Amino acid sequence: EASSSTSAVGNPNEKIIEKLREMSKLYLITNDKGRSIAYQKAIEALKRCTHPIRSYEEIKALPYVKQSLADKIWEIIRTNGLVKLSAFQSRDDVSALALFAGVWGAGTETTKQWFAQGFRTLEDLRTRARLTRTQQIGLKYYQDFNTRIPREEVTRIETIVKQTADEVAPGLMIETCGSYRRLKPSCGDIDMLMTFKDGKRHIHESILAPLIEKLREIGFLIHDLINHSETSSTSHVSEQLTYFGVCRLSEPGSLHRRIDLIFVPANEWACSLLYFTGSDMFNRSMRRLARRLNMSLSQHGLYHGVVRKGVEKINTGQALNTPTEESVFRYLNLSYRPPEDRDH
Ligand code: DCP
Ligand code: MG
Ligand code: MN
Repeated sequence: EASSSTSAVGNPNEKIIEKLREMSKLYLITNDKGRSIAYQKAIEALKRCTHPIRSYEEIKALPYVKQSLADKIWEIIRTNGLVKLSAFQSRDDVSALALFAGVWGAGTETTKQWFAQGFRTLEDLRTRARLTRTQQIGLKYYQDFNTRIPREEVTRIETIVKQTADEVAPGLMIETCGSYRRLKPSCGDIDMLMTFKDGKRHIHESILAPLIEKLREIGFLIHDLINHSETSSTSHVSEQLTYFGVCRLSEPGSLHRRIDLIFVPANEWACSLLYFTGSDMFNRSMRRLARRLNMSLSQHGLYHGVVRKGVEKINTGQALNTPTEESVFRYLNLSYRPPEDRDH
């Protein structure tokens, strides 16, 4: 299995990882990003550990694991449990927030509000909450959106989008990124990045609109969630256009799937590819590394000669020429890592 190096299944520390993963998820749901990330890092360190951890010294030797987290891992090893996790799970706000977090389009502010308004179940949301159109769709397809997409299904979805693009917008270069490109056996959604092969033509609504229209016409796209191309005339922040939608294969029994279509200018291709391939943890550490080198990395490009005062940029620097992902790694003095090695 391609992702065996990063999968917890069959990992000698699987039991520990499972508990830490649950902690990380619950911290995210309760809007404690810092702690959630700390647990993520410990999970990645444990995944790369090939022997079962048995002593406190071995825990302390793990990278990224600080005292309080080391104590928790030690507690799991000694007692097979974690008091903090059980306490978390028995809080009724946490279980409601965890349930509500599965509604696509609902952030932590929204889920907190719903809880404060007395809602506890999806039925409460359906009948009593004031929902945005996006949240209504997120709720309607709650089960589908929270069901992982087998890799083969993503491949079939990719084929449909590529074939349709060939008809209405020939010359597009299309790459499915995210967990799919990292060779995961299943994906949460489909992330497809597009640009023009020749690199000359400008990205514009006139390309995205006919493709989306055609995909709708053939019954593949079922709903639009957010379509930034609709509002892009008022926003000059970027030439990138993002479309969030819901798609479904025509075979009976197919589930509704979340699909992201992202159009980028050709000169942003490599940095976008890098960004949308992730993982988000990997992106975070790449950006941190760039900062240490007085550079700045985003989905739009890699800039050098950046001057910062604290977190504020005094000089945004100059864009480097980044024709490939490899070139970005080189500028950062890193050896290249293929997508399947980018989970941390
Ligand atoms: N991304 C990021 N930071 C975020 C969200 C996304 O860096 N806050 C980047 C990295 C992700 C990529 O975008 O890998 C795609 O986002 P997804 O949420 O679709 O994540 P994945 O495709 O990695 O996982 P999943 O299988 O859950 O879709
Ligand atoms: Mg994804
Ligand atoms: Mn996505």
